[in-house]
Amino acid sequence: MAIKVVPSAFLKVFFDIIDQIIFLSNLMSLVLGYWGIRGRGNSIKYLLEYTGAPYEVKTYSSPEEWFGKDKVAMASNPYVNLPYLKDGSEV
Ligand SMILES: N[C@@H](CCC(=O)N[C@@H](CS)C(=O)NCC(=O)O)C(=O)O
Repeated sequence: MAIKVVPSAFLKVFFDIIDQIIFLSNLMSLVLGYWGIRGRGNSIKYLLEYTGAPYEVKTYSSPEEWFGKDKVAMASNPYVNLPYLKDGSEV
């Protein structure tokens, strides 16, 4: 059986691409969570816009959605509140 040798230049390009994907997926994972009002969330939105950081907004429209679901799911941070900023798995 012939053993094929993968050129190290190919492996370097391959792992560089993987690094880029991980880096970009971390950038994409910023989530600002807040009620559907400006309130305390808007100044954070201004900062995110100013820095150019890619982010998504998670808007809560019912107390059940926040208190009954997501707050419980994010309980690894005992201080989690609205607004929150989620970066990957960190809140
Ligand atoms: N100490 C927090 C208080 C945040 C707070 O009171 N958030 C309100 C909206 S402005 C809320 O509804 N929090 C949801 C919760 O208590 O889980 C802060 O200043 O950021």
